[in-house]
Amino acid sequence: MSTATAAAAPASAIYTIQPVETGRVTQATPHELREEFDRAGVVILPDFLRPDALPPLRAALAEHYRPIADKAAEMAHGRTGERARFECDVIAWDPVTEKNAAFVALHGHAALAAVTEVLLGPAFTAPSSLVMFSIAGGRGQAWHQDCPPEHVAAFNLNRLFYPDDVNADDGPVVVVPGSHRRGRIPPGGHQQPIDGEVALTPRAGTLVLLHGHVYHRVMANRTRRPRTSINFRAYAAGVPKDVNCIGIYRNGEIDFCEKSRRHAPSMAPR
Ligand SMILES: O=C(O)CCC(=O)C(=O)O
Repeated sequence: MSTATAAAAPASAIYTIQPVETGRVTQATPHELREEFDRAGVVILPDFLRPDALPPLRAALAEHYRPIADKAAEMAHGRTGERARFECDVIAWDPVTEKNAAFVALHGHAALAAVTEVLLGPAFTAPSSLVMFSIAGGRGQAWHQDCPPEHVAAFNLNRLFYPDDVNADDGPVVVVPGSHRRGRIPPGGHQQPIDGEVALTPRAGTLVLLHGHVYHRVMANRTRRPRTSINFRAYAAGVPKDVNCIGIYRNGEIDFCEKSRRHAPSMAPR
């Protein structure tokens, strides 16, 4: 497990952010950034990555996706189609655990650690990575919360990088600002609009910091290429990574850890 140890942001640091509702670029101190996150559950930092940071990431993503492109739908839905009803046409990849150099470098980005500390405090952990390929022509990702909202302090922080511009056809990421304080997402359609939602189309190099209890979805990818986000989920000290075992959807829950629990030594038949 890797724990971020980079220096904290000085109180004098200034962040360029886009408040989610207006998108109007503004400057924020660490304290203001934290207030904005507490209020909305989402903070957008445009141009967080310099343009020259992007080509190595794009190359690694293309290399990973090329050999799996033909079996994308099967991979997204599970071998027996067991996940199809959740309408998440995505393929996940953890390049940091695989020690992919481009992603290991990004994961260790000092400014990323500093802004994370502003939101989660010191000694947060960021044990792995989650690249999400929304498959070409797929339905994106249904409305969900990354973990059960009943335990208010037990949440993941999504640190989402976009290696390419996300345009309307690629699948905007849609969020409901403030919904991290509203409890469980109400039942309803997977892509049915929710009052107060905002559709985001981040430009390449943007960092979106998203509280795991915020209601969010990714719209359909209507293009012929995968749409990609790079997520380095982080956890405040004392919050285990397995808060993300149970994902909350409008028509049920998915246990993402079921298989690993079944194979864990403590679960072996006696
Ligand atoms: O790909 C995105 O824009 C959002 C990813 C997402 O929904 C998630 O990581 O839970």
